Amino acid sequence: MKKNDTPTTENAKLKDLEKNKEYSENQFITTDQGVKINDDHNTLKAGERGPSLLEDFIMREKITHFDHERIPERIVHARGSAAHGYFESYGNINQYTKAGFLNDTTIKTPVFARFSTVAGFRGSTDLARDVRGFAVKFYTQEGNFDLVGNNMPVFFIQDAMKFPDLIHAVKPEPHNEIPQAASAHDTFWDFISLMPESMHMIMWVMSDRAIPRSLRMMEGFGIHTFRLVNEKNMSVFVKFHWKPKLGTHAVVWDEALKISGNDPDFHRRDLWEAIENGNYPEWELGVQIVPEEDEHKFNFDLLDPTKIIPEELVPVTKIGRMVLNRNPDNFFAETEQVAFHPGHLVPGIDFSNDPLLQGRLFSYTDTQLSRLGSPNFHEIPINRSIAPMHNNQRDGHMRQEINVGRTSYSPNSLGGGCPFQAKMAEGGFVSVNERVEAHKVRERSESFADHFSQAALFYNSQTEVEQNHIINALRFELSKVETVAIRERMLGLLSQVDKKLANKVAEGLGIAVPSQPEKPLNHGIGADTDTKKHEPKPIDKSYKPSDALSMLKNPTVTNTIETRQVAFICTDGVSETSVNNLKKALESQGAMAMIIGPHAGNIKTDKGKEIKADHTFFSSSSVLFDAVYIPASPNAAMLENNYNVLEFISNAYRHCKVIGADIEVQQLLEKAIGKKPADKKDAAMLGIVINNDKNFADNFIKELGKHRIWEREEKTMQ
Ligand code: HDD
Repeated sequence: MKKNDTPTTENAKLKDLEKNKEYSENQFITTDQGVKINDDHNTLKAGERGPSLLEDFIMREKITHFDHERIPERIVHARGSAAHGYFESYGNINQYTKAGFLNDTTIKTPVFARFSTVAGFRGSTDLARDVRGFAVKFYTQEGNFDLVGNNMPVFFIQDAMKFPDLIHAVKPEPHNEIPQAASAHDTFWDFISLMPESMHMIMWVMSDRAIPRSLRMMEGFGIHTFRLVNEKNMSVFVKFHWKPKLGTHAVVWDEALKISGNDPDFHRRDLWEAIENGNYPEWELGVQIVPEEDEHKFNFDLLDPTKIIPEELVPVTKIGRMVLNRNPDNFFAETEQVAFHPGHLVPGIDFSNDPLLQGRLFSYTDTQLSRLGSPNFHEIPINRSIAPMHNNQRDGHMRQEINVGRTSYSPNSLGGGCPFQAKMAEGGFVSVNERVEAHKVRERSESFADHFSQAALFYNSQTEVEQNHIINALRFELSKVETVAIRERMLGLLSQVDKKLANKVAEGLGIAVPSQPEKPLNHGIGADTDTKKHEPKPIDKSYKPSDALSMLKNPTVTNTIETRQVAFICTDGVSETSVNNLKKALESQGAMAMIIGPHAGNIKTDKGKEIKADHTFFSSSSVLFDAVYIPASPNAAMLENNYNVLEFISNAYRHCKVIGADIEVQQLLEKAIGKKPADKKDAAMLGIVINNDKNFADNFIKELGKHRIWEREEKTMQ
């Protein structure tokens, strides 16, 4: 055994995975023992019409394997979609960290990223109102590093001890297993209404961040404060951020509900197709760095996972980028069997004492043991490190490696002392030498007691449109709660975040905000703890609104229309020039035209050519697209009575999407949206682009770059 064997490269990792690929060409079907099968359709029987014979080892093997195909789904984050890619560092942060993959610009570190919802089962809709998991496994040359985060920078609870309670409350209720993938029910809000610490997270989950337009258009966050550690073993605190190249975008709630019916795999399909089409999703990795000596400089505790560090206080420095460029070959082998763990660290990164993170360090290995069934889950191809692995761990279910030699213990002399321990200078992992001197207590720090200031910061940082969406989300969720006392308790909590917010939600619920919010009974304290010490603190007015918290004001906002999909409503006889002109213009900017026709198959243009319909009015809906265009056609008048078409267009209007129409079909458009423009500046008509001059394509693209025409929503909500 060599002391310093080098890690395999990215290509070797791919080859490693290739070995496990099955090729269907020119191959005979065989049993698991490699015996060629002559008849895979009929059981061995005593006579053509007789009973089956027990000796049929081929049938028994096939059925037995089938019977055991399922493994337990993840207890949380069961529904997920993933992709392979790479991470490249921008270099130059060795003053903070010795992690090679964050410093060396010549290395392309392979990654596997899995995005997920939390509450729903494996087959649930992608468009649930929910936090999205954002987990990335970096196969670095120093071992695997997993950044297991979410698309929101805070969490519901402050201590891992409360995680089972939170999840029991949000999952379908245990007596009837209703509702699926939804927090809008009594047990969730019962729990939340008694947990003031969740109020900041509740603002995020009720915002449109919880219904992303695409997994490719979400920010990601490591949430906890971690540490970066340099060659001298000196550390700084760090928060990790992922910033999407396409900006952060969402759908609206009514759209989310409709997408769930039209295409519950909307996000999974979008990620898959983007990669198949060569539109590789991309994020930049950013860090907020806080020197150790500044640990107590903030008016919140860095160890409290319900708090952010506002980007205005500590800017996000971009240190690299991740590109996802390959879909998995097999969903089960890769996306299902990948095992993430916040405790998979490499030298140069370390934990903080955040009590939520500390608890996670126990939970993830434990869960893999029951989900994947063996302590050898690290040997499953998707979990294997590219750095060589040597230790004295042995045997167990499904062990793949055939260890040679007599020694599986240390110290040993018979094996020449192998494997050796690595000194820090040789890359051995050494924990930060933090001084800890304390009493053993079961208590929460008083510095964790400010539950409302950052909830208010988030709410106050939103545009009016975004605030309205939060109000409506709370109205929706709480009106599904049957127990009035829970609704009232929630209003009491909301009133401590923002009085107007609470009043508006109360209006929707038809009840008043309680004059005195109910005191939480046992929040965050043990039975014998002094309650006074843990009274929730009043709002800290020193916070300034932060644009980074709003999706519409966020600095990642761009006008790019790359990968956006525009539905072209076509009938036979459609103007070929119109279709081609806008299609060409959209494609030149990386967007796509999708032809929606009255029937599947081909549609005839006015010039007698045929174009293929991607979908039909009947099988599709505008909620699946970013904008709509109606090119001229002599048959368009017939569509004025087609309910599917009218709904297609009116939904696009309602969801504030850009709508383009040739002047010849303006009547169809007006019938669908139930409006005629009062004048050129009519707000209700904003984002409606009529094709009556040669600037049409440019104008349409300009409007599409705004993504949504929110002024229209303000107008229609009045
Ligand atoms: Fe967790 C999975 C993210 C708190 C226990 N978690 C899981 C996944 C993500 C997160 C993205 C899915 C990984 C994948 O795609 O396979 N979890 C978080 C974040 C948290 C968090 C961002 C707070 C900041 N989690 C948390 C706590 C506990 C767990 C406090 C338990 C004490 N999480 C689990 C788990 C899961 C999991 C039960 C289920 C499947 C798995 O681990 O592999 O162990």
